[in-house]
Amino acid sequence: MNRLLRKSLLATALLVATATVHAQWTGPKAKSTELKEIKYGPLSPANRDDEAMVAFRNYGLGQFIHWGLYAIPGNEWEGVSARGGAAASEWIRAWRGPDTPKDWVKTYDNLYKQFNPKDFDAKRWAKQAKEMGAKYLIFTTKHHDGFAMWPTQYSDYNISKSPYKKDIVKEVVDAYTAEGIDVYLYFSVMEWNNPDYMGKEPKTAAEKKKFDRFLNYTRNQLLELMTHYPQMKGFWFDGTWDQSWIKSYDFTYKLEQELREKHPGLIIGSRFRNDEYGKRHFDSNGQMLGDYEQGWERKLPGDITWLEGRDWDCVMTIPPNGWGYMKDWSGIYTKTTDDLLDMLVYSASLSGNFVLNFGPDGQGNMHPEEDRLAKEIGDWMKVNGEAIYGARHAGMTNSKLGYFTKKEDNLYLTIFNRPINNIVRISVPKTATEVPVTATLLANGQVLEVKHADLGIDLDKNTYYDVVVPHTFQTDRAFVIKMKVDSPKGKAEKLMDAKM
Ligand code: JFZ
Repeated sequence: MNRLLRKSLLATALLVATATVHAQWTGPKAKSTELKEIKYGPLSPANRDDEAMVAFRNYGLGQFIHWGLYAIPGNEWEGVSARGGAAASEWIRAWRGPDTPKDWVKTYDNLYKQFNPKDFDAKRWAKQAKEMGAKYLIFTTKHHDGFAMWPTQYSDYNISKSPYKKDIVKEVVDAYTAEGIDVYLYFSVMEWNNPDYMGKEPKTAAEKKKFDRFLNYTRNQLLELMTHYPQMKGFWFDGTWDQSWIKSYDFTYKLEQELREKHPGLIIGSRFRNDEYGKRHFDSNGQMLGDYEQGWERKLPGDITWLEGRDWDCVMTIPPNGWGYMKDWSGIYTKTTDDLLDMLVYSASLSGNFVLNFGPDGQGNMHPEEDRLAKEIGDWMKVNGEAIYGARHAGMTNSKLGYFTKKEDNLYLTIFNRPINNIVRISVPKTATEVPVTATLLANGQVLEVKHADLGIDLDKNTYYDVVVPHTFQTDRAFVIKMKVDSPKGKAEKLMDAKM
């Protein structure tokens, strides 16, 4: 065999191998041709259509809150920044580097003795979230440091041992529920300071015993959370990537069964468990584990085909990374209101929810910039929210002007790039059974004319509808054109059809 041919064959073999081995949970899945026998596959049907899941699908906008002991340092300690030394502000306990303060872990593990957020008012947060337009909240009950924000009976490392004493999870769940915002509980399985936790697979009898204790503890805490806060809608699992957890697939399978039985309608993302081959998010046959795709973390799908009809949400930070409080926002790019609105509408145009993260400080105040962004997003949502809530992918290719969403016979185009001539041209396949017939500006209710434009471009499979934005309409944000769609019955279309 000549060298070149051999090389290309090898490359092809490698490609095939990587395509099947790394069937990833972002982007289109490489489907393996032979189906594996799987005992620990999905426990809930794909595209659940019960009330809870329909509600999830319609949220549009959510809020994430990372709050815990890491809020006290706020990504720095005694004037020394943890930037570069810690993966993120909420990871500050794992600060490693030349600047790490002496006895840092010990210092961190004692921070609970000073956790006493004097300004914390769950009702204020909930009101802000409501004003922003959030329909669900994901709240950190316990992050990787292992500190429980509720008075768990299964560990002493919890809020009742802090000077604050009161049950923060309860205050949050009650306040948000009262505002009509659904609450999901973030829960990290991995724990950094629990002596029973280990990252590697437990092998010896002693290790197995130890890790069994940990698994039992995890189960107890989850059941406890569901019992204490029965209004909760779901769990947002994290820290499930270690071999110890991956190899516990029999336990996690049964646990998921139990959680679902005890809490009908419970929603769990794809980051809870894996199959017996160690495949996380998706089992070895490409079936999603959990009710929605939970991998869209600080990233967004390229287009609708990547999602293959699955439910999903995107969770997003305002700074590049860092979910917990960061005192210092200088010298880093922090997303603007326009950036965030763009991601929100884009998510909706691909039938997903967008969840914006907040990291309150050690006293219970949001970062002042977060307050501003929440207000601006809320102002926008009050006018334009109908293009987001309950809206889905419109079946149209997103135009360079902005993003399409659809709800019943309403088609929305949220314009981020206003055309210089004010002609918003919407391209529709000539075969389309629905076309825009009327249009209004959500910003002021103004009725706009929809004109069919026969461009006369040969062999063009599309036809065009023009909506003219009045020159007098000025705005410094994205704006929405709401259109009614109906079957194409105008004279112009008929004429055009006749020519075909
Ligand atoms: C995890 C946490 O480690 C982090 O502190 C934060 O809570 C975030 C929401 O979740 O970080 C992850 C986990 C998974 C991915 C990325 C960051 N991922 O799968 O891309």
